Amino acid sequence: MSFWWIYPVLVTLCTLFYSQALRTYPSNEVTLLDSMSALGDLGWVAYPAEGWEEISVMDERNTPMRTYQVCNVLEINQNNWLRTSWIPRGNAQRVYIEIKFTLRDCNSLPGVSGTCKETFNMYYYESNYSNLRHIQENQFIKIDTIAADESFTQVDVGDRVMKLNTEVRDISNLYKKGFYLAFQDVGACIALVSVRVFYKKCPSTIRNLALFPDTVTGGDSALVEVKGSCVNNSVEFDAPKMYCSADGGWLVPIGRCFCKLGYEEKKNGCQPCLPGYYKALLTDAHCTPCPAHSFSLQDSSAECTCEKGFYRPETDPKSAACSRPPSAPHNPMLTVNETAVIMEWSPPEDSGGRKDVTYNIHCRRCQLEGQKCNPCGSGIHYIPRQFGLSHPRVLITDLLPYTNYTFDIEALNGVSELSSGPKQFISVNVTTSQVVNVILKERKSKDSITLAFQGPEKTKDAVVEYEVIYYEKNQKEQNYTILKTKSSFMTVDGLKPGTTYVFRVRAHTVGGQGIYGGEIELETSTEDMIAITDPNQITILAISVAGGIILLIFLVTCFFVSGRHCGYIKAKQDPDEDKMHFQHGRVKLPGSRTYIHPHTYEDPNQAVRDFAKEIDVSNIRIERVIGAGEFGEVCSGRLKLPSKREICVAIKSLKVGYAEKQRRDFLGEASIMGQFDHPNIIRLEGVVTKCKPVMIITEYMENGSLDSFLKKHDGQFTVIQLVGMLRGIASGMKYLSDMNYVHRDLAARNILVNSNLVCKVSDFGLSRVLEDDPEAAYTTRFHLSC
Ligand code: L90
Repeated sequence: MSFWWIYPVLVTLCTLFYSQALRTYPSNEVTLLDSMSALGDLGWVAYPAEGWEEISVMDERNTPMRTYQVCNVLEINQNNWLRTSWIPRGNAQRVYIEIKFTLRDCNSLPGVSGTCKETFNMYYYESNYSNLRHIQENQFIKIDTIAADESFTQVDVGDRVMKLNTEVRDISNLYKKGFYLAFQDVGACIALVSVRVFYKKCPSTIRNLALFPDTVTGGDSALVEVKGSCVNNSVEFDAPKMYCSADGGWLVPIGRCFCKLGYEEKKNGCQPCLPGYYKALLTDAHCTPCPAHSFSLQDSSAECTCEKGFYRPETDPKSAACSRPPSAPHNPMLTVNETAVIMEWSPPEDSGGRKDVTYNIHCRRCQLEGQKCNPCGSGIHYIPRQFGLSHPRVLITDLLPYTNYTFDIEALNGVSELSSGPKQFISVNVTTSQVVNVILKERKSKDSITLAFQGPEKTKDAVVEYEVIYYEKNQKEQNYTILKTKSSFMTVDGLKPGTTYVFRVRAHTVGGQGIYGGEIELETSTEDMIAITDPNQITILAISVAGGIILLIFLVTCFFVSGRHCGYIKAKQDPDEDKMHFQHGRVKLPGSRTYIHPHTYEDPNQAVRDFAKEIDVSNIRIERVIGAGEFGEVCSGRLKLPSKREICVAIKSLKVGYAEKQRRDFLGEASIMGQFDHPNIIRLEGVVTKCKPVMIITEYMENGSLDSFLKKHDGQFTVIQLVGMLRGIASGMKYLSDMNYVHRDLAARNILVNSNLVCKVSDFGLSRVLEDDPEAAYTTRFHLSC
């Protein structure tokens, strides 16, 4: 058979396939045999000899290319076999055979009808050995009959078109070490240009930080399950696995690995976090910058270290900023009601960078006039609780009456216990009181009535003095008298015979004044007789008679010594007893009285003596200047009390070279202040008149005047605190009004504020001239915005 036609075809094919020889195959295909890339003789076996023929062609680079042809189309009963060399299968169970060939159309060949065929057959034979010499047809298993089909490449050969077919077949479930392929020609005109045998694999890959190795696909179409192994610096989270499909693709990734702490995922691997960064959770994808107030100096940090003085409790996530203990609470405000106290305060200015600020209350009981304190012990109740308060307020009940307590309000947060720093607290002092109900026991005569007092047992020692108000029944509006005594009985004399008087009594205690008890009506007898209603009254009577005589002598002496009879008399009935007659007083609530203006005194010095205590200048220690008044400097300092206890005081002095009127006006304020006794009116401690400079001494108000205090702490007070201050001022003003005193210059600058935020009305100077003061009386410019 002549192959005249085939040479031009092959030359063309060489050019065409040259590029194919350089072609790279898909990465998931592993080639076991490629006839195109064979450099030498393919060594295939053809039988019979006049059948398949190997023809080498040189390509452009002079590389020989092997092809096999057969074209015995004119002869009948053709059976030409071509067998490949032994092909080791490796791990493959399924292999693919890709053949490229041309097949002449029988119609294009003259005189071949009946003998010319247009198909050929492909076979395989599995064998563990590579040394098969001959072809034994019956050993081979047929793979398929191959015909020219539509999958071809057109090659122009002169005036004809050659079709280069590509066919792929596969063999599954191979189990021997290798196999042979064979091509059977039965009378066709074929040029077998290329035979490539390959198997498919799933190429090595990294998914979810797990490495999956190259995996040969399964023999049938089953999926191959493959376990992944975590890449360097990663740890298994959920066992990683995937399935390798028959066509070499990975399917269904399950489970995953995560970069270990201090490493982040980058380019399918795990890279260490840089200094200043950290990764504290496996599930975090990336390193993040250290949170506030923390740092990391080294690579691959799993957490950042807190700066000095900052802490991160175990309960906080590593991503939380480091924080520190809070500053102390401030602006404490107290509302004391006998043996209960409501304490409120402003939260710390520095919360330490946390939102979990709580408060603990620590209680100490202190001796009234000393510093010695002991723990309060049980019995006191804290509402809602004593420790771990989340709001800045607490109600404390069941305190002992007339007792000095110091409460430390401590601010804490989640890192307080990690810090070795000092506790952050403010201390507030509380003195409790209790209303004393006085039991009256009476002894009557024609012009006197003797009263005895007995407070409740536990308050007995705390009573400083008793105050009795009495008036003729139905005449309260015109005349009432107030008497005070430090003793537990009192004889009221100078009464009209056969007249009914109304008496009410209250006690003043170290904790403050109680309220008046109920009205008791007692009638003097028409003639001297003694009505004893109680066995104790015999004693009382005896004492009273003696006391009455002494009192009478004393009163008469005073009358003649003073040589005057003012509208107001503060006369000593016995060393312990004061008496005040309000001849024209307007009747107010029980316990209220009208203040006496010093100008109503003939001698204003007497008013000073009556209402202000003279202080020995040696008991005063001036510490610093805190302001300037109209008459001279204002200083703060310390005053030693007769009990030797020292208290802080403010001292206003009258500058030297004053005129007599100035001195009078200066001290006039003291004689007004000395008549007031109210928690919201600045308390006069006394005066120094016996040496110069003349001074007025008051309690010390730590926070100075309200106007500057509010400006300084603008926006820092709670509504409750502001309203508390307003209530205090209103209460002080009401008291003044009840005392018939018109202040005429209520302004924030005239309100002084103490350390517990208690506001007190001040400035009772006589020299105020309404016209001169634009902010004077009746124009209330005192505003608190809440
Ligand atoms: O306690 C004070 N704390 C204080 N205080 C007490 C008086 N004054 C004088 C104010 C008039 C100019 C005073 N200033 C105080 N500052 C600044 C402070 O921080 C005072 C008053 C007030 N009204 N009537 C008084 C009679 C005497 C004095 C010492």
